[in-house]
Amino acid sequence: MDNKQINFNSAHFITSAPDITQMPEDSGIEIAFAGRSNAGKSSALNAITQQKSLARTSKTPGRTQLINVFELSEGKRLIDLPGYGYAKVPEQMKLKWQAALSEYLQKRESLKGLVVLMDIRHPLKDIDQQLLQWACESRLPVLALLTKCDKLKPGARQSEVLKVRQAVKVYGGDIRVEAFSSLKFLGLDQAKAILTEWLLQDENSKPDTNQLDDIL
Ligand SMILES: Nc1nc2c(ncn2[C@@H]2O[C@H](COP(=O)(O)OP(=O)(O)O)[C@@H](O)[C@H]2O)c(=O)[nH]1
Ligand SMILES: [Mg+2]
Repeated sequence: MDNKQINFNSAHFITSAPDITQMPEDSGIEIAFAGRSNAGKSSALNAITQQKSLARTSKTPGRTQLINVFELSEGKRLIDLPGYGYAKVPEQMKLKWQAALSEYLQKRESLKGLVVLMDIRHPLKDIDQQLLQWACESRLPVLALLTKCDKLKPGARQSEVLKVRQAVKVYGGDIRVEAFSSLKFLGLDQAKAILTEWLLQDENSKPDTNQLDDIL
């Protein structure tokens, strides 16, 4: 695997879309970052692209309600998806952006890989599990990043990674699990290597999509 072929630093903001109709043309390869609000999606995007404020990070959960599109080069994009599962927002708002998220995941042809971010201290919540199951059923490869791993000592960190690797076997899909810290830049090389693999694949391989409406 050769990381040099993808220049993650070249990521630049394209648009914030409320739904897929307002996204760039659905061609090329897209990798989406999904996870509960506050899981560390925006921070991970910033760490991977080595840009301090490419994706806005926030200490207030539930603020990233739009589909944020970043381009690495023509036809290669990284997507910061709306966070899911945050309870303290009005129901109406929650329904609206979760519909946008579900539609994106089901309909976007250029989606070739899903990064699922989960806080290493409480991974595999119901909604995370449902997303992992759906991705596997849709034959979409997944990179599960166990975020904020700087919060655990190396031993506990490793045992959590092994536990999650074991647990996700039940889905029978292509799920890779790595510890990650945006703060300490841990797990960055592994994450970039996997993203590179996805970004350089044949653009015509398309996963199947299943109904996700009942999940999110
Ligand atoms: N200790 C630690 N905190 C982090 C890390 N990544 C994110 N955070 C913090 O977690 C909060 C949510 O991060 P953010 O990236 O905005 O999450 P998002 O809602 O998933 O986009 C912020 O206060 C971040 O500073 C990490 O690797 N280590
Ligand atoms: Mg965010």
